[in-house]
Amino acid sequence: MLKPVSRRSFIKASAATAAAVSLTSFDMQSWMTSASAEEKAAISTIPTTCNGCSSQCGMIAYTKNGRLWKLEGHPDHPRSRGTLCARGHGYATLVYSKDRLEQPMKRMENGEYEPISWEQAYKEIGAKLQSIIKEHGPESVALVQDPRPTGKVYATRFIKALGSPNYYTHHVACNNSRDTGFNHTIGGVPSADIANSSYIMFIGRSYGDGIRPSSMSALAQAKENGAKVVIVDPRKNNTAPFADQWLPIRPGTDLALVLAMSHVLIEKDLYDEGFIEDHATGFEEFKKEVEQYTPEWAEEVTGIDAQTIETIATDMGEAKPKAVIEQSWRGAFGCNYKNSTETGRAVALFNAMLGNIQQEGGYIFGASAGLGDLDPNQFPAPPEPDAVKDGEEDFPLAPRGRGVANIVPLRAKEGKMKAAFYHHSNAALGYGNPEYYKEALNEMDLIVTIDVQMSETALLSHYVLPEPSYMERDDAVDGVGGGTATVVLRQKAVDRVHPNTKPADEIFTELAKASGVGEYFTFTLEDYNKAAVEPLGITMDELREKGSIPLEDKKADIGTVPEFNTPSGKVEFASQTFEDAGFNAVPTWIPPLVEPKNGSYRLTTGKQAIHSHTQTANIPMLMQITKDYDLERLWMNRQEAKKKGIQDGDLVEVSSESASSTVKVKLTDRLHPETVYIPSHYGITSKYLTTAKGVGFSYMEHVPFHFQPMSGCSMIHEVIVDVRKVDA
Ligand SMILES: Nc1nc2c(c(=O)[nH]1)N[C@H]1C(S)=C(S)[C@@H](COP(=O)(O)OP(=O)(O)OC[C@H]3O[C@@H](n4cnc5c(=O)[nH]c(N)nc54)[C@H](O)[C@@H]3O)O[C@H]1N2
Ligand SMILES: Nc1nc2c(c(=O)[nH]1)N[C@H]1C(S)=C(S)[C@@H](COP(=O)(O)OP(=O)(O)OC[C@H]3O[C@@H](n4cnc5c(=O)[nH]c(N)nc54)[C@H](O)[C@@H]3O)O[C@H]1N2
Ligand code: SF4
Ligand SMILES: [Mo]
Repeated sequence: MLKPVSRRSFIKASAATAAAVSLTSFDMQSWMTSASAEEKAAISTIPTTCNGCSSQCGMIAYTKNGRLWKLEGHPDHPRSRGTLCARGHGYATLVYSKDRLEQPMKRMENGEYEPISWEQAYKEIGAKLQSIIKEHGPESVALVQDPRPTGKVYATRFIKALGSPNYYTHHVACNNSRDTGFNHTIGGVPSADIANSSYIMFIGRSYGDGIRPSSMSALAQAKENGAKVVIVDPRKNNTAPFADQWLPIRPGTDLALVLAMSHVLIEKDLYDEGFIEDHATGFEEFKKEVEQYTPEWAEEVTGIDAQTIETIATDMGEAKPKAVIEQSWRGAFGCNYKNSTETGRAVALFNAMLGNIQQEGGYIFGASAGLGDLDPNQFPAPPEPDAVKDGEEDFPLAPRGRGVANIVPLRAKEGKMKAAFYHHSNAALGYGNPEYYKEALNEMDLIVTIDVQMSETALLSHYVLPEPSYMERDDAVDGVGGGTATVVLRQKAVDRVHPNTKPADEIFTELAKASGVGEYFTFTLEDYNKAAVEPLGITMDELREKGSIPLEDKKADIGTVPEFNTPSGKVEFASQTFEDAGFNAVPTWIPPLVEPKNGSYRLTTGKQAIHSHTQTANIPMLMQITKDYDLERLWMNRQEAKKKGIQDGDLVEVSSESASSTVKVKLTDRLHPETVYIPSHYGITSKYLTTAKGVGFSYMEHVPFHFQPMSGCSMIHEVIVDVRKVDA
């Protein structure tokens, strides 16, 4: 067993190990010095994938002397198309971070973390888990993650093997609300064919901030073709340079805008009647409902004038089917508002009225890769658990596979959830109110976090198990759906800097064995990968060589309207499923949950191009950009600030019912006066994340722990704050 060391020496040791191998942390000087020394070394090229965000772009890693040298976007990967974003370059330096986890850690009685051996970790976790299951049943155990390639395979199998249905994903704070709306309406979430569209509306989706390289190139292509681009956002976001028009909408009211635009399409007979006749149900009910939602009514609600609403709807109707409201991700109808799911439904239906589904320039359901799976005769699969996933009865409309992850802390407080695994997830800072998470997770008997650094969630855990970074390991083969489905592989580019870290496939396999369910884990990652590529007629050798392989025989069928994955097989303008769950069959105006009063503001948030969620804040190279440009500031409308005697750069206190934070302010004309806006990546509190800690504030501290009625999502923008200047 390893000798226990204090945290201080743990950090020191980690720095020393990293220094022995290469850099202690990323600093430009030493990077350049070692770079020039290595100039003449041979270069190796490894095609792999980025893990800087959920896009997981393909990339080519170049190494020299076993060290990362340079990165490029993979030309054949549908999300990179030859380009990586700034995060893609910066996040790779995680390999050399001095704040990485290096060995399994256990929380001791005094609350401090001390290193333990893997054997001890597996043994203790396995024993504890078995006793919890024996006493409280397998339903008292949950597993939460961002489903990335290896995790999707191993973690889902692991929780099932334990007999628990309680598998959850991070989408509870991302786009579950949108997907709930889309799934029950058009049977899934297609992607807008931006490059070929002639009229594009973005509602709370900013390609220039929430970056995916191929989306940016598609937009550039559309502009080159002469497309009209409208952005609807309370904030003039960084897609604005591409836009012809910015509609500064009152936050939380996009539903009214889309309902009124639908009203105009119907009133002016500009919808695709043939499509509705052949492929939709419930249109008459919907038509009746939207009669009341006139542009004049919507002007009152949204602050966008009626004439503009009418003109845009008319122009889109005339441009159909090459007109589209982009499907968005998280902004307006992601997990932000009480009405987000309903907005999602309205957006899906507006596109259906344009008849753009599976049409060039419209909404395209992509082809899927169709990966193979392990042969259950050779490698027995765990049976489906008997119980229903916790939360499914409360939120029957929510996406089944993903579940409602915030059920875990809720049930923990009720004394029903006893153990949880967090893999590749910083739920405690990102999914819901951090104070609530802390109290709830402290009630549980066993929390295990698998991460690469000591996140806020790791700090609420009994055991913290370290993975090597994505540059240092192989992952499971993955399929990326789209116009042309693509099979992709993340593979090791450099040797492990910290030899005592273990990849998730090994961790879950060993945890399963220690928990008495090892019979479902008799395969290796390579066995899985071989099975995954087998039906594609591709070998692992080929995939290792190429990294990303487009499957030319798996292309989206453009021009043919599919059968929709809904109960009727059609687009459901009226949904029995919604009615059965206690909601209106057709989309109906729902106001946001809270409204700012004069002098108070709605707190909104969004992505910044150089950071991902909470995971990149500790990357010195990326955080330096934040510091150089003061990117952590709170945005405030200039006129509003004037009323309060606040000047640009002043320190302000932002207070809500839940918390109070202090931050510098950025005054701007690019923001609706009723909102203040904070970039979403800051407010790290873990003292182990030495670069990130203390910069900016965590908006989640202000978000009450609550559930959106339709999808169970976090309703992140349903927060009112006061802002006042902090006296010098
Ligand atoms: N740089 C970067 N890129 C990323 C990520 C990242 O972390 N960093 N993460 C990826 C992931 S997982 C996601 S989900 C996507 C998210 O990408 P987006 O969907 O673009 O999400 P956000 O940046 O959260 O919000 C987009 C815009 O919505 C606006 N908005 C806020 N409230 C409203 C409203 O009521 N109505 C309207 N119309 N607009 C509103 C905000 O001002 C913001 O400009 O980004 C992906 N790409
Ligand atoms: N505060 C805040 N909350 C947010 C958001 C935000 O931007 N800020 N964004 C929202 C959105 S759109 C989404 S999709 C979710 C995202 O929520 P999460 O998926 O939880 O994303 P992160 O907050 O970045 O946390 C990811 C965690 O995974 C760890 N990690 C990184 N690489 C690896 C790896 O290779 N293996 C393992 N085991 N762990 C790894 C990181 O160190 C980090 O602790 O959060 C939502 N909530
Ligand atoms: S969008 Fe950027 S961070 Fe995300 S996977 Fe692609 S290159 Fe990496
Ligand atoms: Mo997300």
